[in-house]
Amino acid sequence: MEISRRRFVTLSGLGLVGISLASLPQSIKQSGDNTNNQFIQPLSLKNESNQPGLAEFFLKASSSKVKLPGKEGIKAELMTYNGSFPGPTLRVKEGDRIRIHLQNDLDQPTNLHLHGLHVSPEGQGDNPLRVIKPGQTALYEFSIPKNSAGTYWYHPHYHGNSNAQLFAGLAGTIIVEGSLSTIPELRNVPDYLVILKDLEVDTTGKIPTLTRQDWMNGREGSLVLINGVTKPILQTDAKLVRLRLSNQSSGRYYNLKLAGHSMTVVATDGGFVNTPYSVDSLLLTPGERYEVLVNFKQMGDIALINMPYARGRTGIDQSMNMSDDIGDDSTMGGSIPPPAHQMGNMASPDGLSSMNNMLGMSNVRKQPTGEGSIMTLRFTGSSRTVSLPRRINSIQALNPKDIVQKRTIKFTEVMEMLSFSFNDKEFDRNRVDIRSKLDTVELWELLNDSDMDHPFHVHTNAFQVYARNGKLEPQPTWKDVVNVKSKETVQILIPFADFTGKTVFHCHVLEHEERGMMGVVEITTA
Ligand SMILES: [Cu+2]
Repeated sequence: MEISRRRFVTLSGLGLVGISLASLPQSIKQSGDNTNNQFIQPLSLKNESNQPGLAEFFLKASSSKVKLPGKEGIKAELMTYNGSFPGPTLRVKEGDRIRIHLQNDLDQPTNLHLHGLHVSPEGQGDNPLRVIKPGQTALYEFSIPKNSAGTYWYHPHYHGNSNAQLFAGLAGTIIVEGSLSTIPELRNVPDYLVILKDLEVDTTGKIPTLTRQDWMNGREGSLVLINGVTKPILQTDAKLVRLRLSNQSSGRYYNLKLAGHSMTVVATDGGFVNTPYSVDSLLLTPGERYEVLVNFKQMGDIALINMPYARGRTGIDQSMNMSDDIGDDSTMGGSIPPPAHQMGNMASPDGLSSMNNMLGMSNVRKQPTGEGSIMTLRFTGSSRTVSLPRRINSIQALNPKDIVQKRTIKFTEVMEMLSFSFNDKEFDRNRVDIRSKLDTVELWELLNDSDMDHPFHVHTNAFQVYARNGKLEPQPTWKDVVNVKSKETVQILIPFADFTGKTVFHCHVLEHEERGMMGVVEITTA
């Protein structure tokens, strides 16, 4: 299937039935080739249900050729939902019953993860262990929880291919509208979805094989795209705008700053914060979302800048011993060993040296890519005074006194083995790592003993960050991803509510997840 940018910009207009035009950015109403790097948003997927309270969507995962603006003449060979990159946006309401029909037209298994949504991890819910084989169509059915208005996303979670499928383009956004969406100060503020997703394609449009360095660091594509466009220009005449920032990259961190302007955070992963707060920069690790307000000081352009951030990348942020860490021959660049628990004899010293030969690679990256200005905000209106909201939500802080269980999860890695793990155990879907009781609160101490940052993600139940290196967080917010820096300790409080069953927690650098940095938590009734 081949859908060019021209085709899906046109489709965008058609898919937006039911969304008020006032909430649309100017650019999405226009169509045509995006040669001038115009900011566009992915199409909103049509709700095929006419039953009140029920939303029904059809998603088809397939290999697709997509024309990327700024890559003249090259059609990227991606994997997409409904032929669209980024994937179409699902717009739903709190309390809605949702049905998603996922058709797998790929030549490999896949499944669907509803990142951040508090829904059952079993059956037809957000079941990370489900397998949808090539040619199969699967039904996902769940309800959108109350008080969950915010920005979420969906992507494959099939262990074995999750990193490759996400990197190749399989991801889309879920926007939940709810009672808090009508806060007077926010109601008339135009909001724009800003999906940060990088890519790497060669001159023929193919995604190159992962290098050993990609597996170590988490893959970063040198093409930094926002909603599928390089350095887009978002033009607006609104003095106050809301950006829904969503990092849908499989390995890239974004350390964002707006030239000459601060940003006001109004929502985190799990919805609105109690008290909006101003920041000069914002780190978005893979999987994280922040909604921010930008109050333009005057007419003109503001650059959104991706600043350097050292997260311990081998070869880039820390020096490496080429022969030990990466290998300097290029006989079989790109191939990687199976996870250590499947390796058997290969884990012996002899096996290791032959593995290192096998792993040699020629193109080692020594400089970061994708830094500098990645987008322009262009304010064409006139200055008016705009009031920012003060208190907008009433999240109750979880009380450490209610903790029934305290656990330590140590982040561990053996870099030369490309082995990433929690408490020295690589992922095994048949092992339960943590057994938790429904209707209890636990404190998890995340202790990063490794040399890299890792973004820690928990499925099913959002958490509150309690303390970082012993320093208490200023206000309770709902998060489902938290970055844990190298040698840092982060304490999180997790309530196990509403759902029993097996679910997972993992590093959201998906190469690390694939190499073992994932665990199983089973929630049972008391
Ligand atoms: Cu990691």
